[in-house]
Amino acid sequence: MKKFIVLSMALMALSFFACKAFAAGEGGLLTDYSFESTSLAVGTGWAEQGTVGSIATSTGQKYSGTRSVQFQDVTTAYTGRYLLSDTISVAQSTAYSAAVRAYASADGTATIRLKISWYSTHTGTAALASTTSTDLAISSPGTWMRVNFDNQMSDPSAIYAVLEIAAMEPGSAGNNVFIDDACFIQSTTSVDNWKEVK
Ligand SMILES: [Ca+2]
Repeated sequence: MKKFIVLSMALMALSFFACKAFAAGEGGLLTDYSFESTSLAVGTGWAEQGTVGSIATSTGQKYSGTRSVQFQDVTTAYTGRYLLSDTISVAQSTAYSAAVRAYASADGTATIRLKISWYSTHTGTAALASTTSTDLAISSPGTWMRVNFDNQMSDPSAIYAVLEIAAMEPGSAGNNVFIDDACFIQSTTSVDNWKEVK
């Protein structure tokens, strides 16, 4: 009987976390939508790219939970500071929408760029295609802003996607850019409709 109770409790816990992982409104298909992991290595939700050591998890600013991720002193190029999501399973020729919350510390010139790359096999091979947003302005320093990248059609052969989040500024204002509450969902419409959990 005791074994049965323990097994039941384990199954309940598993189903709870399974729901949490895929519940609409909590980042959609992303592994760690709220950047709560203390690791930025491949397979932990998000992987640091660009200048090594210039992106770190932060408790200094956050939109929800206890952490965000900080792009320290962003450069004049998106290649200096960017994150790649874990591999996301997607359907072929299907529309997806992405969004993140962004915060700039210094002035209103920092921008975010979101990019979705489509793959026919797991990452490690070249992308089939990719789609890149315009420069999404973080125009109000000291305020969390939502930036959206909506209605992006997956490649006809796509099985996987990777979401890239990059930040830059045109000058040397010394912006630290923070990112929290990312979302990636199968949708043709804006993720403004996505119910946030704070
Ligand atoms: Ca968070």
